[in-house]
Amino acid sequence: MKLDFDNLLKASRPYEYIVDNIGKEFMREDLLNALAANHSLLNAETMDDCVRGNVFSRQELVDIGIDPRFIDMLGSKPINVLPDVGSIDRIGNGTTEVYFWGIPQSGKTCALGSILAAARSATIVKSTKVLPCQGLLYQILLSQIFDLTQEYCILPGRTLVDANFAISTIIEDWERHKYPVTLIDMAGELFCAMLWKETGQTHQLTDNHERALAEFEKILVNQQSSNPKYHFFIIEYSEEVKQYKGIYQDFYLEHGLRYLEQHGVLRNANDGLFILVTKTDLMDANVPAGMSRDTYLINYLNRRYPNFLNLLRNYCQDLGICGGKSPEPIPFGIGEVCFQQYCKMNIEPAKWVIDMIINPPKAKKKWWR
Ligand SMILES: Nc1nc2c(ncn2[C@@H]2O[C@H](COP(=O)(O)OP(=O)(O)OP(=O)(O)O)[C@@H](O)[C@H]2O)c(=O)[nH]1
Ligand SMILES: [Mg+2]
Repeated sequence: MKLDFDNLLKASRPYEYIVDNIGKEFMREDLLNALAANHSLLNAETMDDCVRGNVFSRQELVDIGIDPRFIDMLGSKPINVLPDVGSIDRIGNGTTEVYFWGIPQSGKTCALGSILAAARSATIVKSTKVLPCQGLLYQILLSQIFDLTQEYCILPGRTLVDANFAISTIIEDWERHKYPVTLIDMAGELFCAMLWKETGQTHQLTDNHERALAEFEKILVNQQSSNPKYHFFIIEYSEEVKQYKGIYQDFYLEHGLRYLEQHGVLRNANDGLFILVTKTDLMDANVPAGMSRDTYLINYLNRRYPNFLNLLRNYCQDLGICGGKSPEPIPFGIGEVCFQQYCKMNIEPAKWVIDMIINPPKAKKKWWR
């Protein structure tokens, strides 16, 4: 009998669902095999209940390849919780604004945490100084989560729909050039609001969505600064065809992109348009022997995100941005993620992103073939 992933993954109380259905809908071995293939199939809370309730032993999890340190972390609560209230008033001039766009849970906040950690690690840049800014507390707490003195961390939770944070820094490279950069983290739920607005389903919008849209328009439309703006579109790699509230990710991204274009956001993007594919640690096991990672990634994106990619290609051509060509996707990950909440950090991909932010043409030559 095969494990019915859908019912289990949709269950509001997955542990109870497992206890009620084990030996009926699926066998214990099926679940162990599925966990062996995807260590983040179930979240830490469910896994903790499963170990405590003797659904699996610690040793069985070690035997399927789960790092024992992750198993020891079960039951631990996040020490640092990110602020859930944040509003950006305006972004001052003299900085490069870097936006991360993507649907909920696509990995934007984790990517930002990893990028800030890499910027502090001083192996790629000489120094990074965070300036007094609206997102200072957010930055401090995010840094304490992605603390490179510890190998492992507990990942932050969701960014609330109307919570936006802007972190202003000065990055100095080894040649002593200084790059003032403002990194902006917005909730992915904003993309849902854009979809509903764009498709005329305004009854779906809550007050929080309206506030989030108003803040977007304030920063990027009405009080738009003259700063250069870089936009990272975050696409999540996933084995399943991912949905959010029953709608495919491709659809959100396509309509979010259309909304951004209609508000003039893409027109001055020039060099600063990137596609970052997050969670590519989950991809490696699926790349067929003899195929390059790059080819696999491009095939995957064309299969799962055709509408977004076509629209982006058209905009690049029509608006003459990115030299008229769609940017090539960049694989990204924050390390090895287990039980959805624990991570063994790896900042190598984040270092590439910093290089792209401070030196896009050079970085393109190096990594974009
Ligand atoms: N396997 C893997 N999982 C990741 C990675 N990055 C993030 N995740 C998972 O994705 C979840 C969501 O990541 P976030 O960074 O909070 O997502 P977000 O895009 O900020 O989500 P919202 O704030 O809701 O818009 C995390 O809790 C992890 O479980 C990665 O590199 N690899
Ligand atoms: Mg977030």
